[in-house]
Amino acid sequence: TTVTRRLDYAPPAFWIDTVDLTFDLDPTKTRVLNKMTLRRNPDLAPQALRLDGDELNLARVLVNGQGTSFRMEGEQLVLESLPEGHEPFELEIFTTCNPEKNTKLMGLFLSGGAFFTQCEAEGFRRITYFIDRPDVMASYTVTLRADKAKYPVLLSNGNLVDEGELDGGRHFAKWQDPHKKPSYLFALVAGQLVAREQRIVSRSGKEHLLQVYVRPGDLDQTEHAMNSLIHSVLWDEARFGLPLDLERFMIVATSDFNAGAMENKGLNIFNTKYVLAKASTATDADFDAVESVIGHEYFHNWTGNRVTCRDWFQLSLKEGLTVFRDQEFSMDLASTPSARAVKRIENVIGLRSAQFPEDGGPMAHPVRPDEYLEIGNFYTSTVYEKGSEVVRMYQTLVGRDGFREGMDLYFQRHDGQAVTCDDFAQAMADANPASDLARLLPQFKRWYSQSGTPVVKAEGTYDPAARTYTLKLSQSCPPTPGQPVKEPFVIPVRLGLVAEDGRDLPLRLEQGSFAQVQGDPDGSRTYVLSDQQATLTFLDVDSEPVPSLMRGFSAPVKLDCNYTFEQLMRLLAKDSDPFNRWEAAQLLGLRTAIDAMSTPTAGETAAPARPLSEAYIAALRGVLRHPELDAAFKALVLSLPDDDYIAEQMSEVDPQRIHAVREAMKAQLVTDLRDDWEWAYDHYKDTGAYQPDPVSTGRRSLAGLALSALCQSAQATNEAIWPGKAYQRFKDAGNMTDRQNALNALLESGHELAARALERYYELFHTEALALDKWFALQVLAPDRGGNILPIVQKLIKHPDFSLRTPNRARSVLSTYCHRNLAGFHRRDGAGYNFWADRVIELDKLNPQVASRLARAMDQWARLAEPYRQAARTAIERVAAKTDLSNDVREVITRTLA
Ligand code: B3K
Ligand code: ZN
Repeated sequence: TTVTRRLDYAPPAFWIDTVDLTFDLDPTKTRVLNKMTLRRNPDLAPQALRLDGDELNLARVLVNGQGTSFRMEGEQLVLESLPEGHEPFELEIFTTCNPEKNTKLMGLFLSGGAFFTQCEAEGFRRITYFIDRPDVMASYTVTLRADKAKYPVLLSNGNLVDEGELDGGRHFAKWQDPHKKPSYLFALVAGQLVAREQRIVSRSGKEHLLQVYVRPGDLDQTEHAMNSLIHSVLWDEARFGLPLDLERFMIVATSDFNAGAMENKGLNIFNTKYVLAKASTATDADFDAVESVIGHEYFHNWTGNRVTCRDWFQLSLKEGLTVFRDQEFSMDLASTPSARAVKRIENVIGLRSAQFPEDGGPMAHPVRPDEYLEIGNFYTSTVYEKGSEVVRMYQTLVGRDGFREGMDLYFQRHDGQAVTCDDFAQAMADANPASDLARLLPQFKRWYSQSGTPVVKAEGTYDPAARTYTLKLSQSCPPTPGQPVKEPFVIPVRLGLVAEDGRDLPLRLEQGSFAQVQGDPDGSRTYVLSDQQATLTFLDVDSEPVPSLMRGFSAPVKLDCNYTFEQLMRLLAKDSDPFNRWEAAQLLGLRTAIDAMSTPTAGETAAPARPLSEAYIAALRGVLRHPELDAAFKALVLSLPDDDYIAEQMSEVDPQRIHAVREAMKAQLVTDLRDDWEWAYDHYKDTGAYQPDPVSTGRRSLAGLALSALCQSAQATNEAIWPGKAYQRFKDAGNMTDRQNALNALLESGHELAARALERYYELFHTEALALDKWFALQVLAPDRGGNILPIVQKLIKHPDFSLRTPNRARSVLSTYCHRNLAGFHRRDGAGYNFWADRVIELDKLNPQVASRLARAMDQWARLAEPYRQAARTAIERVAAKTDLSNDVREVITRTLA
């Protein structure tokens, strides 16, 4: 258990050319025969061969068919006496493992009586001894043998080359992967499964078989996944010229999975949550998530599999790029500009709620980390979502066509290789030699090495006599663990100047220039801020403008602009950039919350009665009733910043106070707009036969928000009509989105009908795992009323349907409570923290990856006000005192206390 450092990278001492695996699958004792051809790395001096292993039972080792001496160093198998010279030799290793005992869900494990694997990042070593690192790429042949009745379907990567019967009711299947791959992309599946199948012909005229495998009975929930897969194949060909390189592409769903899904070559394994979708049990958000995760894993086939990572520090090379690609995919499918903007806003909300706090907390790390104890801890929103923003900035700097050329060059140079983030950056710059990117490349790459969220400060002055507008921009970045001082970043600032009537004013600079990029919308230009500060003087400005900055969220930074209330109101009402219209509403909401927080009140959970200004309420009414704006966009603007985002703005966090203030804001919003909410509900509530398209999704989302508001305002006035209507809608709903929104409206308003609805929900859905997860989560997510959530959580974990062993179920209660209910979790008595400590310790024994995610719920403890801070510290120290923690949890806890 030692720290691995990026700068210690050394190439492997041996290459593995071929791997021939034979599995005799058995739940308690699976036999694995691994025959490899290896050769010494000719570039290095002769060394011992070290093979990684983890919880394996070793039975036999043969070199070129002969017994050989070997020793164990920890979990590594070390062979010293190997043939000299550079000729290939054969190594045969026979081991067994116990899938039934594998509660970590890494390596070979059982789920619902079927076998599955998860190898990324370091799970292959739990299947056989291997040089388990991504720069060792080999050709795989895999033979699976198992009982035919129990495991009729036998799958692995690539093409099925043979199958047949064996004695004793057993059978076999032999698979060959035509592509070389690193071990983390290996997969096998065996069990009782059925498939939805579709043959497609790609642009090049090649035929492919697409399959989505699920448990019998779930086939009716695979249509959306299949459609998403087909769209993914077509999109990657159309947008990036990247075809499907396999005859057969399989997706298999399992209900026990640590992650969302896994891009194993030709055999993606998915959490059921991101495959199964039918109107009666999946929400619009679920349908969207299926589409984007199917896209994401499919796009990995090129960005990750054809070109992979040299080492795990380069993880964002494939993850940041592939998140960028899946976000672009969803935006392209959304088709209208407004629907694209909605997707963009949703992605930014995600980034701000997870990545910004991460970057400001004890686990802050660069997009390309420098060290880790457990690589599993670095599948983070920094590597994924901030990594995706970094890729997006390349596109912003070189334009959409330039980006495509960079991608082409990247594949031309590196297809079949294991490379680094530098290789990607270099391809982008070399394909666009005249760009700002090429000019500033070494500086641009600070996005990979410096952690922390930069702040861009902006100050504008208008000179009516000279008709000039001067904008001073400066950048800074707060210190983060191990990085006290930062150098300036390259920050693309997409901007416009908004006149009083909403028009974009002409953008003529006195000196200096904008980036020469294609793709800026009319009225917007991109200024590349690379110095610590810059002054832009705009000429021929007829009237005092409001600067609209970081349009479309052009860089992952925090903007600090001293807007007046009136300026924000102008942006909210009129900015041509929909992102910044929404942003203006968020800023107004945040400001209100922060002002209210500093207004003295009686008692810490009391809040000013009417914190929102009349003008702001009127502006929100204007948006809600707007004849042209899309419902989805309206719903986003009408949603107040959540507790966590408000907390993120505070230097000292008082969770109960934040919650009280936000509840007061919400109460005013529902009361003051009561008639408008009623209009909106009536106007948007009917969406006809269920379709998960952006327009109907937006309508349902706004109708749901309206129903919640109406129930809450009814609760305040003790009026029974709206809760009754919500209950009726809950009962009659033709889809899960409307049903869940109605249930949620009752839960949020705290109406007694919520209990009846929950009972009924349970009766309807207790046999459907994914719908039951929601039943657990919704109860935990309800607003805390006088500390009532923790007792609910304690009751739920005793429920017969609750299980710590199924990650989805464990997360539906534990992560929802500790990560998503600020006021429910952060109690003055510290009972939430105690609960957290107990569950982290308990879960760590079963599944360290899931436990260490839960451990992250305390990331922000040092910013808490008293008495929270001390109570949090005590709970964290209690976990730290355990001597038998996994590396996963140990690393998180150590950093948290550092
Ligand atoms: N590459 C996988 C991540 C697996 C997580 C391992 N701890 C899923 C994805 O990003 O596509
Ligand atoms: Zn990924």
